[in-house]
Parts: sequence; structure tokens; C-alpha cells
Amino acid sequence: MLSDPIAALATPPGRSALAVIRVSGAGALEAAARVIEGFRADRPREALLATFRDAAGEAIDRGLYTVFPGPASYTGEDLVELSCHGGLLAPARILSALHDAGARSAAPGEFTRRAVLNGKLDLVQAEAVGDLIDATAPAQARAALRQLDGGLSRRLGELRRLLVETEGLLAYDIDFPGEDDGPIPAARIAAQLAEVTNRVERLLSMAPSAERLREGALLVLAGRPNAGKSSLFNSLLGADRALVTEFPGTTRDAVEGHTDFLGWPVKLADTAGLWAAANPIDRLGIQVSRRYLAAADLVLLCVETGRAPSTDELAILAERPALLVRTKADLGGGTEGGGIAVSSVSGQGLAELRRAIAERVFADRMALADLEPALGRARHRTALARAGEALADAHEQLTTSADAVLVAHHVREATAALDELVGVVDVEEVLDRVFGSFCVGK
Ligand SMILES: Nc1nc2c(ncn2[C@@H]2O[C@H](COP(=O)(O)OP(=O)(O)OP(=O)(O)O)[C@@H](O)[C@H]2O)c(=O)[nH]1
Ligand SMILES: [Mg+2]
Repeated sequence: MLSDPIAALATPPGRSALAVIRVSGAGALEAAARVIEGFRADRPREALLATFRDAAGEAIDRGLYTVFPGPASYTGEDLVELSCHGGLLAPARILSALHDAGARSAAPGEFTRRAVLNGKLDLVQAEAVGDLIDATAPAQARAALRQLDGGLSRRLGELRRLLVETEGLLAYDIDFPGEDDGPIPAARIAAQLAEVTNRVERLLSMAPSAERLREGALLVLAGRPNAGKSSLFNSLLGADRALVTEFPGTTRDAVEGHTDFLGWPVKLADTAGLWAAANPIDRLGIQVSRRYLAAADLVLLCVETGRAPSTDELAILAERPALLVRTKADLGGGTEGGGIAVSSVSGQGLAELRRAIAERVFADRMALADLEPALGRARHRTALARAGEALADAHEQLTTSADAVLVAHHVREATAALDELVGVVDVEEVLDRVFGSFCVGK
């Protein structure tokens, strides 16, 4: 395992009051000692004031440094954090002094990767570090923090324990088939398999809303031309992002915007109005609208007040996850056919609409009060689905052949899928995928 000293900026580059630089690895203390005047490794976890100097001995900056001797550090290795003045020059010069002193530049996510390899974090916790950094809505940050705390890891650990226990029962059956007590009753193994399968299915059933939480729910504004979609899009975002005119067919390309409703992350997409267009450009826009409709977590079907929804519009409401929104409520038209009445002019109904959307899209997350750990990534879902399939195979073997060796084989497959998920097995390829998207100082 590589543990050569690495160094990187842990804060964003650019103009700032402070910047933090990390050095980690075997030899990190020596490298730091060459840059930090009067370096002391004997006062760990204490912020000490010092002058930082380059290889020629010229003073670069004066700042604080903290020594975290391994294994009680973020990476599990010897680690030093230097906090210096921000801006472009001082941090860059300190980094280059550290390079001269023997520390190479860290690759993206390399600090966290080492934390995983040294058993400080498991893989799903490491991903939570990334999620916490990328969170834009409070609910996302809460979920990431819970995952970092180990909520999901514990849940997966319990599953794994049950699987290993089942394997144990099967092994007993294989090793001592002729025991006086007789083999372990198949019913007991079947019950245990059913229990694990239940838990896997429960976690899988919550995956879509967890992924929605991580990525933001896709809300697609759809409806006839001039229904007020773009106006509503702008009002919900609180910014004039899409063009609004009194001419039908204003929007052609879909426009996306991110925001959160009551702390829950959403991606809004404004689309071209749906109608039987003759113009080829309009028709292309409508094709885009249809693709968005198909991908939406929730369609916000905009129908003006004072006009009852048409058959086509009723069909969208029936066939898709959709919410009926009655636009232009300030004009005083009725809301025959129901829906939430809103006005982009007066602001009427917008708060109610935001709440209704958040409750509809994140209902199960809210019901759990965020307490359930979430499988927020496609990687989690595929690994767990594989465990589920292996368990189904194990069950099938048990009921058809009752051959303990074959059943045990499938149970082990399920365990292996969980191991890959939390990173128990050192699968370099999985690590590359997970850490490829990290920032350099993490
Ligand atoms: N009185 C009133 N007028 C509105 C409201 N929302 C939109 N309008 C008007 O309705 C017209 C169409 O609005 P848009 O938001 O462009 O409608 P759209 O659905 O995006 O239209 P297309 O992009 O052409 O499909 C504009 O003249 C808006 O000023 C509203 O809440 N109240
Ligand atoms: Mg529009």
C-alpha cells in the first residue's frame, strides 16, 4: 500500500483570509519539519505558531500548524495541517516548499482513500464525506452526516452478520451431516434467509427516494403553450431564468434550475408547451418536453384557472406522477377540476405548492424523519440488488435441492456483494470509481 508523503490544499484556491494545507504519510513529519521553523512533533493536536520557509530559507508566511500522529488522524497516517494566509501566493509557495521537502501532490480524494485503506472510514462513509461537501440543501447534509456517522454502515454490518451466521449454520450442516442432533433444520435456515431478504428489500425500496435526495428531485413544468410555465419556473426559483412573453411557444429548449423547497433539494425543468405544432423547431422542442416528462420524478401540469383540464391533460395526470397546478389565479378564473391555485404575479399559492411538492416527492424520507440510513447512490443499489439476487438463488436451492454446499455458495455471493459495498474487500477498481470525483485536498 502506498503511504509516501502527499500534500495538498484542503481549502478552495483563490482569495481568502486563510488556507489549509495537509501533509500525510510516512515521512510527512520530516517534510513538514523542513518547511516549519522550530517544528515540534512532541505536541500533537495542538495549534502551534511558526514561520514557514522555502528550501532557500526565505520566510513565506507565519501561521499555525497542528500535528496528528498516526493512527489517530484523518488518514490514519502521520498528518500535519498547516493553516496559512489565503490568496494565490502563500499557499502555492508553501505547497511547493513541501514538494521540495519530499511530499508529492495528492491525487483527488487521496487523503480519504488512505483513510479507507487504513480502516478509519468504510467506503460508504467516505462517499458521505463527498456528499457532505457537495450538499446544497439541508436535508442532503443531514443524510450525508448520518451516513458519515456510520448509520448505513451499521445497517449493512448487521445484514452481513446475519449472512455469516447463516453460512455458519450451513457449514455445520456440511461438516457434521451425521450428527446425532441431525442437521440444522432447513426451516431454520429458510427463516434466516427470509429475514435477510426482507431487510435487503426494505433498503432497496427506500433507494429511489434516497437517490432523489442526493441528486435533487426532477420536477418538470409541463402544459399548453402560454399556460404560465416559465413564469412559475422563475417564481419558484426566485430568479428570472426563463423567457416569458405573451406569445405562445416562447420556450423551446428546456431550461433547468436548482433550488430547495423547505430544505429538500429539487431540480426544476421548464419545457416547451405541448401542442400540435406545425413548425419543425416547435416540434423539436415538444420532443424534448416529452423526454423530460418521461424522466420526471413529478410533473407539474400547468392548466390556467378558468379552463377545465383537457382529455390529454387528464391523461398525463392519470399516467404519470403528476400534480395539477392552476396558474394565473390572480385573474379570478375558477378551478374546476381541482389542483393548487397559484399566481406568479401575486405570489398566491406558491408556498402551498412548494410544501405540496416536497411532501409528495420526499414523503417516505419525511415519514422516517431522516432516521433511516439511505442508499443514495446507484453503486449502492446495484450492489444490494446483487445481494438480493444471490439470496433468491440461495432460497431457490434450499427449496429445490436442499444441498447445503450450493446454498452456502449463494449466501457467500450475497456477503461478497455487501463487502464490495462497504469496501471490506480491497477492490482497487471500486476505490478508483469512488474517489475519482473527489477534490484534491480531501
Ligand atoms: N395575470 C397573470 N399572467 C401570467 C401569470 N403567469 C404567466 N402570465 C402571463 O402569461 C403569458 C405566458 O406566460 P409564460 O410564463 O411565458 O407561459 P409559458 O407556459 O411558459 O408559455 P410557452 O413557453 O409559450 O409555452 C405571459 O404574458 C405572462 O405574463 C400569472 O400568474 N398571472
Ligand atoms: Mg415558457
